[in-house]
Amino acid sequence: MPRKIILDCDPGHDDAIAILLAHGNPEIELLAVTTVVGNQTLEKVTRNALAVAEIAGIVGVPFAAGCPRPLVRTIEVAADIHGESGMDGPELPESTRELDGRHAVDLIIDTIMASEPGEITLVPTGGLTNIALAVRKEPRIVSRVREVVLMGGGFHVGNWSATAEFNIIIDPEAAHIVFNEAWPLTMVGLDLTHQALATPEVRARIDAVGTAPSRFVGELLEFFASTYLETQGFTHPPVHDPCAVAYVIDPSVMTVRKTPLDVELTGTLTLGMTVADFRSPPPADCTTQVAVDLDTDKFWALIEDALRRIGEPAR
Ligand SMILES: [Ca+2]
Repeated sequence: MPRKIILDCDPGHDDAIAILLAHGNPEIELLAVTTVVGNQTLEKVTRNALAVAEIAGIVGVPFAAGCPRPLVRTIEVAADIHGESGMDGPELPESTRELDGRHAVDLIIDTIMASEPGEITLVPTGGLTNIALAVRKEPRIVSRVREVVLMGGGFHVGNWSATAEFNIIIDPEAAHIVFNEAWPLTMVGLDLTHQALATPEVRARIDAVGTAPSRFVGELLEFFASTYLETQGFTHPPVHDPCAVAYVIDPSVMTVRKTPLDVELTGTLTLGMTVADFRSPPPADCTTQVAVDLDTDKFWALIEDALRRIGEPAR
């Protein structure tokens, strides 16, 4: 039985690859793609999500737009990493696909409530605004989802500040809500995703697939590599978001450690820091864990395999 997921994202170069991995892997059934402001404005990331659907030939999956700004803060987009479009590099097709008429928050709630308890995994790869609002609007979703596997945070490093990661710091209040609910939550943070580096060998493997979607990924990675080198000094860019999808496909792709987690809301230097408490064995009721070590060969093999399966889609 494939794992049913809702992907809540802000495409975003690595979000696009996460969508392709979810679509191309037979162990995943993509029930919905929802968008949230983050890497770029809501309008831009939503257009980008539809462009990915166009490139990959995704049909029959509802796409819905969500929140145009964080719960409390004003948005700070990541144009220096993702460019003006939010997905600079490849030429993006205009999509004729229609968005689902519902707000993303309602699509998330409806999809979870219409499914069996324990059936759906939430995979957020952007800020947590939509997920936090969905929880507040319909608290019963907490006990109905199987688990939350999110890309965000880190237990040792930040990227948007010394201690905070982008997805968390853009809407720390939303992250606080999501991290403090009683659902099983896996934080696939920077400690893990900084191991998912698109090296020249990796990019050559992707290029060798030789299809329009693989060329699209190649062009995304080319742009991503240039901005990560310029702005953050990375020799090879870390491809964050598909790591969360990969964990849902095959948990053996990474090691995890159970630990209490919380989000800092009042720090002057540490706003948006995800705080893991490793001091002693986790309490019996601990529902949170962090991703630690990535099996990079297995991870990139999943990406390559998904692109091969997608092949050359008919639009
Ligand atoms: Ca993202």
